[in-house]
Amino acid sequence: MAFTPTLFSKASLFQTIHHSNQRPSMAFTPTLFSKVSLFSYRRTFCIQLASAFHEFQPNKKWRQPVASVLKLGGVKIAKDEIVRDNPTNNVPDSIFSKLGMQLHRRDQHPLGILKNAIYDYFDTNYPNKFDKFDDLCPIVSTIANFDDVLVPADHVSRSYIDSYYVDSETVLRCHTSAHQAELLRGGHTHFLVTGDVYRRDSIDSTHYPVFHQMEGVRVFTPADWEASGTDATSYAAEDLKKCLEGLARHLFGGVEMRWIDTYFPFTNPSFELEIYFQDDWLEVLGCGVMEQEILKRSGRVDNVAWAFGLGLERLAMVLFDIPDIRLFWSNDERFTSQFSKGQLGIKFKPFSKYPPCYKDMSFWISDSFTENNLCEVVRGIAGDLVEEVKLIDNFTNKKGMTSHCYRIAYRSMERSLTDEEINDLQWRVREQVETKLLVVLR
Ligand code: FA5
Ligand code: MG
Repeated sequence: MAFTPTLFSKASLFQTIHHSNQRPSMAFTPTLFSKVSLFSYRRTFCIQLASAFHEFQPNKKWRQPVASVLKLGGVKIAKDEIVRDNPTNNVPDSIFSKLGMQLHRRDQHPLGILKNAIYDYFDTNYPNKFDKFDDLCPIVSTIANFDDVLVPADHVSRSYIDSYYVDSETVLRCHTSAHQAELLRGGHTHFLVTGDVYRRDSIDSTHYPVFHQMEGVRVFTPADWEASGTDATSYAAEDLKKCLEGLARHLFGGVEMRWIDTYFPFTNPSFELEIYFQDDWLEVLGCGVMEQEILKRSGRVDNVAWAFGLGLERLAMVLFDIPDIRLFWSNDERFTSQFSKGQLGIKFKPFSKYPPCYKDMSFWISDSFTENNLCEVVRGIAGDLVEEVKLIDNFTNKKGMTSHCYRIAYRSMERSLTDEEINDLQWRVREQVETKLLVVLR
């Protein structure tokens, strides 16, 4: 497995399989609900979320309590159906508040503009070929999210540390690949799926717990590759790279990019595309030739297929020069007014030059400590005022106790923060880190 880690391309969910026996730190008990009720419950949500539309509330601040009911296209979803005080549920208020926002369906939003530009590329190069889906329900079964795409039982992405569980059999999808098998079974052979995806992840300018992906799948029949003189897999891999390089040229014109060999449970061979951005290589997509087993299970034994998953925020950051991933969620007119429908060439002009404020925090960790849990606590308190959480010191003493020092950068994209406000945030972070993560502050 050739994997070149860069500053931005951290080993993400699907690159590394951890074979350790490490289990989720959060207590895990089987659900009390029967399968039947779970399925009907999931289906209800899908209908409701299909017409989801959250209105932006310009003055809504992170400190305000989250509404207890989501009104989506006139249908109500109670918060306590998604955020539950139950060990099989780890969805916080901050994530619930993003459900149904569907930034990718707003034509004036950078993500909507990008989605439409990608649609244009496929419509031009493959007229009437690709079926498009952009409002499939983000609440999916663990079967769809993991099993159907061959994610092994012990894969780290299944853990409560990395994914958001509504209950033990239902997650907020962590990738749009969750829809691959279902659409193949439905007879689709060329499709694009755009949607919001959810992951417990680190905090910095290119990672956010809710982001957007576009999945692409193309199925070939023997007639496609037989005339080419190459084998089916090489044919599909070559076609995939040509398609994505063409897309990159369509979006960016000239841009420095490179292919990296990688690993995904659902493709072989697997690749990532990186683009040079802000003085470093930024991973923008994962892709590969679909594992034969997935095609076989959908009744397509004689076919091969390629698949890709684009990170829409990452591409939009490069395309529009957007320096921080939090900006996509900004309601500030100084952000939103800079973009208009169909306009690809716009470069974002930053309006905030407010300096970051750094706070360090050192503690002795416990066995169950994970950085993702720490980030979840910090986000729960500081919301989008936290810009980065970074491990700056790490040592183990003679008694075998391990100390971590994290530097938290607080910065608003929209206004200056007062010392009082930051101190208050930092105190609450310290308090919750100690009580929730069972660490001992130093
Ligand atoms: C996947 O999610 C695979 N499902 C992609 C795929 C599809 C591979 C089909 C093969 C076939 P990965 O975890 O690397 O892979 O995420 C894909 C892209 O999402 C990344 O390249 C990156 O651009 C983006 N991404 C990942 N994590 C985050 C995050 N926390 N914030 C913003 N973007 C992210
Ligand atoms: Mg990746």
